[in-house]
Amino acid sequence: MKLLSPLVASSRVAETIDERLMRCGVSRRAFLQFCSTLMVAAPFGLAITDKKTPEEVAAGLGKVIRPPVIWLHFQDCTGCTETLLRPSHPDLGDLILNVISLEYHETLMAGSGKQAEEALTQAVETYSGKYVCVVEGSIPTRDKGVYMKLAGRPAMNVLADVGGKAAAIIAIGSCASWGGIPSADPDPTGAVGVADLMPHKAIVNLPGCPPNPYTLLGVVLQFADSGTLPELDEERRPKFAYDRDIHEQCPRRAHFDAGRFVKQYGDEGHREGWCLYEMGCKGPDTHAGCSTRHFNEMPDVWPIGIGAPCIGCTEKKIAFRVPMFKVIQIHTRATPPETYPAINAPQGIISPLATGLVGLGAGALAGAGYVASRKFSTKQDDDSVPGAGPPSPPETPEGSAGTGTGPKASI
Ligand code: FSX
Ligand code: SF4
Ligand code: F3S
Repeated sequence: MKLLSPLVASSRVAETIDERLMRCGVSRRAFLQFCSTLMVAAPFGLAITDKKTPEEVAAGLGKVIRPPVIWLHFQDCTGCTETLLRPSHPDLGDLILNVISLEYHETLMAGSGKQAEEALTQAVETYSGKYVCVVEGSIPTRDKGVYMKLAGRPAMNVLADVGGKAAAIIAIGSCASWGGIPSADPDPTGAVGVADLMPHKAIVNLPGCPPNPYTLLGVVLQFADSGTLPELDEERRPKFAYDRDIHEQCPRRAHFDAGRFVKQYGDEGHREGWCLYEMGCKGPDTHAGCSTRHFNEMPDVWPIGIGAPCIGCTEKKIAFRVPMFKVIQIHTRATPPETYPAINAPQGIISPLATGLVGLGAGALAGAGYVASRKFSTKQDDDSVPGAGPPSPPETPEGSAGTGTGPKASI
């Protein structure tokens, strides 16, 4: 969707990404690596990477004028900034700061006090209507916003001013998207997200605590290239990064389907890498790309990869709202047994071949019977615990008794 004009060259942003990288001695290999990582983060739905090779992505991005970015910090832990600047290779962090033109960022800039205030004023004036405003952290609204001030002004006034003059706003992290941790009960500061205060502005939400940094870079670079923002869902999240849920592509999914659940931290199942559903994993209700796009470009660096359940940090109604260890109902899609072929043959004449296979099938039936017994509600508002019912000792396919509250065996 075409929203705004592409960024135009001004006296201070006339440098293309290629020119900048050459000037700073960044190798082509490093840039190609960056482009490949961007492609992994956004295989579909992002114009700058769609159906392209890394070389084509690099050639296209090289001609883009470095987008001016003004980064505001409100109520946050700075995790969003950390995730951007903590790739596994230090060169990559350096490269990221060369690809975008970070004009103002309180945590990273050398100046402070008056100097910093002047830098912000100058950046807003110079790039008025052309810059991307990245907001990290939630905005306190209670008691006229007195709980957070910058240079004597409430955060919400600073946002209205700086965000109002931006070409587009990117709310990075769950705090800026919808309040996040600061808005958790009892929410002492009346913390809200950017879109709550500026509903009519072009805003992209990138929830996550923190989110994947390549999602941010993808959105900023597409905007710099063509003046467009990627397609968004109803929560203003780019579909290319939030269209699937964690459970769909989780490496532990086979254990879920087979009924092998971790019952407590450190037990045999935990050490074996079994499913964390009974530990309160919110993966089945959480839209994010973590299960295929890990952090720091390192395999398995993401919550479930290190043995912790997903807390649903990208979901407004889950993270910091639903208790961390509460087992959720599965109601997003058909799960086994619905997705498995019928295990009972229709009544009729049984062929000799089928008769011969009965013995072979008996063992399989026992296993399938276990799976078929696991029923999940498909009602959206039904939050009853799956598998609850007459108390019967839950069993794993291996026959070991479990103690959790998740899907139960009843062979
Ligand atoms: Fe922290 Fe960002 Fe969480 Fe919030 O990420 S990682 S508390 S979403 O604003 O810095
Ligand atoms: Fe993975 Fe969680 Fe789903 Fe288990 S419940 S398969 S750990 S996302
Ligand atoms: Fe957040 Fe869950 Fe990913 S907690 S980081 S959405 S695995």
